[in-house]
Amino acid sequence: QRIVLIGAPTDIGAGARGASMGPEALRVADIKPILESHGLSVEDHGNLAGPTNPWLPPVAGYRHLAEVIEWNRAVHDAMLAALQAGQLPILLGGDHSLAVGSISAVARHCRAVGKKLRVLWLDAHADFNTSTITPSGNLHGMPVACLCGHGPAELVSMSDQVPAIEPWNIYQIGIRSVDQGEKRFVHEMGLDVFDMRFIDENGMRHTMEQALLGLDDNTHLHVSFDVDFLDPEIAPGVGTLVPGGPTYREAQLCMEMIADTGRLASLDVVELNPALDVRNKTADLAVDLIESLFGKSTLMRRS
Ligand code: DIR
Ligand code: MN
Ligand code: MN
Ligand code: MN
Repeated sequence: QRIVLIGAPTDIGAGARGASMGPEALRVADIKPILESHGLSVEDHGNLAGPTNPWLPPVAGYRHLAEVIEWNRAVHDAMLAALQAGQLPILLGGDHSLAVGSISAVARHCRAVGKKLRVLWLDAHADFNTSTITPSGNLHGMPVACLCGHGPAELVSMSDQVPAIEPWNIYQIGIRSVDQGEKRFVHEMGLDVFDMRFIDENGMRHTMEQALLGLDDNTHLHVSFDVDFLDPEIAPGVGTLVPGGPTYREAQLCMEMIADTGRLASLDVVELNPALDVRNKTADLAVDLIESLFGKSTLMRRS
């Protein structure tokens, strides 16, 4: 299967500038040749274009809403085109607001071809804010709520139906920073959240067994990988550092167990912020983990 890289160089939904350089940092970290070294076929479709970041304060609970919508339309169309061509798209973000366009396209495609969708949301944050409960107005804190039907009309209705996905199709892993109003809303909507305490108490292996339970041949697995999922000690190049994330080994196991399912069909890599990184080490780490996500393992393993 052909992997396609789709760059979306914007920080339009974020609270810090710099995620716009994410796609290039991942290319500099050799994402394409490294995936190719495992026998995968990879085509780089270059970068999408969209509005520049005007860096304005929020209006009615949203910062840069019009620009976020425009970027998401571009992402939606590019992701959908790749999926329709039978390709496996990797969105190189860009901030996490772009997951609205990306997953709206994935959900639309799944309904068109009769596949079940499961989304794994790897993140320090639940990204489940709305305009009334957000402490920041930043749309990168709202994509999951938008996908579940709560948000501005243009984002909520980007897929072929509203909501784009049901809360029970999404499993969140690594969560350790949830705002007060957001916390109530996450519970109300019944999201499946494997937070850091769950991982501490049960281990990454058991966590992933739960998150991957019930996948079958007809499941499209989408991974939305917010790089701030990782512990800041190993991944400093992100805008919002939250201590106490998965270690290098835990993150590797998470990716390897996803790879073992053989169901990965689309991926977002978002929130990488090279302006805050140290000699591109977070991009190198992200690529290292993506290798594992696509099946690189130390030795051949028997199931
Ligand atoms: C915070 C930070 N929950 C907000 N969110 C994110 O502004 O809504 N940081 N997603 O990466
Ligand atoms: Mn996020
Ligand atoms: Mn995050
Ligand atoms: Mn490497």
